Amino acid sequence: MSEAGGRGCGSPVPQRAPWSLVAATAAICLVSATSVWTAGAEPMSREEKQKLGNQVLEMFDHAYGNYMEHAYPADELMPLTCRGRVRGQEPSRGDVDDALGKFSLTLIDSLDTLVVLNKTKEFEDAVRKVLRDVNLDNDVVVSVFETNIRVLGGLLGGHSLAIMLKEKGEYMQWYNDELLQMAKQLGYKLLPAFNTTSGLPYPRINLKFGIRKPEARTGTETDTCTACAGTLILEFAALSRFTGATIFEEYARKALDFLWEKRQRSSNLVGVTINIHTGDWVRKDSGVGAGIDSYYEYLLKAYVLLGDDSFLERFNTHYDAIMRYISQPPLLLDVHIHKPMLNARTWMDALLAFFPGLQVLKGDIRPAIETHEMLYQVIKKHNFLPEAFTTDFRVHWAQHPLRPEFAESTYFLYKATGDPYYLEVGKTLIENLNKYARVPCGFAAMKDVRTGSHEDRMDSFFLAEMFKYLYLLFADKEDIIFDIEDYIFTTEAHLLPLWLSTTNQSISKKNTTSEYTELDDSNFDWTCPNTQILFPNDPLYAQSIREPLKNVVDKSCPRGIIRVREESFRSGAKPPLRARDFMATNPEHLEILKKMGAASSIDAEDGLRFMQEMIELSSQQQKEQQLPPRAVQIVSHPFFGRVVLTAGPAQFGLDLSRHKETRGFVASSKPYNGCSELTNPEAVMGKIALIQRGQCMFAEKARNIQNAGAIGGIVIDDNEGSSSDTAPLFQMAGDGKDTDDIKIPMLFLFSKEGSIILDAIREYEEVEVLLSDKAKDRDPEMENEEQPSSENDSQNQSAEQISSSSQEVDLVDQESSEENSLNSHPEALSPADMDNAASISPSEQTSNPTENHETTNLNGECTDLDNQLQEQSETEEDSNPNVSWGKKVQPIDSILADWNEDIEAFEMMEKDEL
Ligand code: DMJ
Repeated sequence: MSEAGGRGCGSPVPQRAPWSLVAATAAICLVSATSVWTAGAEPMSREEKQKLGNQVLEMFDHAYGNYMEHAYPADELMPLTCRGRVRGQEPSRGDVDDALGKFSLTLIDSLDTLVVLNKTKEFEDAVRKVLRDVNLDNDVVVSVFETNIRVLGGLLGGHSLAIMLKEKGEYMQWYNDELLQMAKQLGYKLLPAFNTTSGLPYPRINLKFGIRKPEARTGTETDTCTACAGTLILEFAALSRFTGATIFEEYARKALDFLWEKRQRSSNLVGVTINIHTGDWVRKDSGVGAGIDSYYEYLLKAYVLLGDDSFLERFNTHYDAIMRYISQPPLLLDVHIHKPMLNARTWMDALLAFFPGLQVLKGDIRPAIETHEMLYQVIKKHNFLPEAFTTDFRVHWAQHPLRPEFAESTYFLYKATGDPYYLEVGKTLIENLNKYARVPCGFAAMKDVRTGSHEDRMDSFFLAEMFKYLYLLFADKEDIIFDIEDYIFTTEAHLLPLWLSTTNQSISKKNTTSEYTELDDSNFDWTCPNTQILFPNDPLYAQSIREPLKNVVDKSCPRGIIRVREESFRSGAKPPLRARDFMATNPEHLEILKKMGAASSIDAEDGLRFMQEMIELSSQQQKEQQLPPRAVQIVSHPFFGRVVLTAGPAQFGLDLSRHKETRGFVASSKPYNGCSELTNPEAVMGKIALIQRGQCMFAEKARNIQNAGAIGGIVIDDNEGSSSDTAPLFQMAGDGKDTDDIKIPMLFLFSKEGSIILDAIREYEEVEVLLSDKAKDRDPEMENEEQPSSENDSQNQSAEQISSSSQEVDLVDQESSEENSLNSHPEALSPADMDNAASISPSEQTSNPTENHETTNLNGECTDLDNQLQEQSETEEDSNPNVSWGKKVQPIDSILADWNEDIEAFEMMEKDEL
């Protein structure tokens, strides 16, 4: 480990050497670790690393090549239907679409990845295309945050590497700062968003009309997320320093200053959402994931890039608070900003996976290793990190849009520790991407990590970030044509040169304040820590931290969402009343309930826990009344199981979660609605019948195709153009009578998903599908016939092109499905059926292969870790002066008011999208 890490560590120095040195030092600390590795996980040979690096290159070619061939100039590729996603031409996906500004988003986001991956020629071509084709003046309302990190960041990253290449003298000799000019043009387009009294930007802006003009169709929003307002400084400051136009850095600083002012003063935490006019916190929950994540990231990185001490000081202040309240290693759990000892959620979101990487940059390696290890175990369980998972590691939100955060942290941890374990982690990520997300026309997001089904979506950040981090993980210095340590990664992994710290510094000087002198030195880690202290000459250091956690996910117990005090229970007193045991008819229970909050702090805490458990229980019960989604996997040539459609289950017929999957060729029934005896029984005999929705009950259709000899049925929605992108998936209800006679499995597909199968029949005649609860591994023999290479893939485009729909499907609560179905279809879930659904027996519920199987894992032993964590929280709580909320006896009214507030916050969070 290099001693260089010790430079500047120690006492704070108000004026320091050039910032580039500080930043470079941080990089040196991290990189030098790789050379000292002597023991632990098996080292990976240079050949193996090169092989994996080449695999990453091939995968990038597959993603980028298909985007350029089938989607460009559209913003994104739709990898299942093999076409471009053009905003307005696809069903709206809500906020997610705000990243799309008709500015060839994926191309811009990929620019600097091309250089990192040593594809200089392609970079040169790509830059020419951007200059020739991209229009930044479209009449589209876009997210200020996304446009900043992806487009402004992409242009600046492209510019940074273009000038680097030009200086080298071979490529980009014609380049004359054109990308920078575009970046400046875009910067000016974003500025009107900052026209608020607070200086916090509006969340959205119309690229052509700004905010105020009537044509703008935006500007009425009152709230924004903290990350949205606090993730501008790197790009805006870089733009100012590259161009000399100070206004950008000034605006970004003003927004950051305002957020800092508004931090909750006793906890030093910030909420998730803030009112841009009043500065009031709209959502008072606080974590390190969705909604806040990159605000923290940018404080630390702004210090590195700009060398402004106030950013480091703010970061350190927040970091202390995070480690005190949010970090419960290996977990990171959201809390309330006013009551930071009170957890605000029972689950964590996937975006927080970046945090271990940030902790590495901060130099706090131990918790980084712990959280990363926990995340890796969740990944091993589901192949990908679900968008959200509970504290006992069950899936909470099942999607995975190919997010790069975990790869990012893996890269930084490898750089910091040199432990080849992290190379193996990277190898697993590569394998899973190829095995489960790769489709003939790119890589498809996972709609549901439990079923393995896909979504017709490949976000631009997949190219901007995932391939960079994976490639760099396996690359040696000589594999990259420039020195990566001269740059800092933005949150979208765009590269900004560290020399900007010494260029056009006028703004930082102007804004220097004395406000921070009140804080003491203990809050002032000036530079990266000494790596000798981080790894006390022990090459097994990282492994020794991971070891106690190796079964944390499989063996965990369900954790309450409140840190609990159990002393009285342990000392023989009656155990507290738990929500799951509560009976409103039990007078003793009512008595206990009344007491909660009135007698002692312990009762008060029991009361809070009880309420939160109630909320949790009721949301879990709601979920348990739903059947999980099923998968329709096309297994015949040329799909070979690569395309997986999420399907709605039926409340009758063969339960695919309890029986082996059903595999067969498909055939359309006649009549297509399946509402009378089939006239083509010979065609459907022994096959899976396709039937159109409508005209009669689902159960009637099932009986008719079963009588004709079908082995299964797929009902396709008759509402043309319907798509799981826009409609919630539901379960097919019975007909109110006994449906035990229906023995075959029945699944439902929306029209756009169904048309993928119908188009396949038109193209290939023989189409075989697999109906199951979870996509099965692809047939390896068939896979081998089709070597994954971009050339092969482009030759095989016909297969991809026949697909014509997207697969976003969600199982929703039965009320909404009832509403949906009852409108036009007699076979839809009726109120009587709702009762049936609610009466699904516990045994059926626990036979669910997804959520409930996981739950069975959780019964039984608590890990030592869990106990330790509890004990640790108890100690924290006891010793923490900020926890008076739980210590003093509060009147029941005030506790109820608090509960209400918490419940409201909780419900709001439940509604939130990432
Ligand atoms: C990226 O666009 C950025 O990393 C952002 O900060 C949040 N996460 C997405 C990818 O998951």
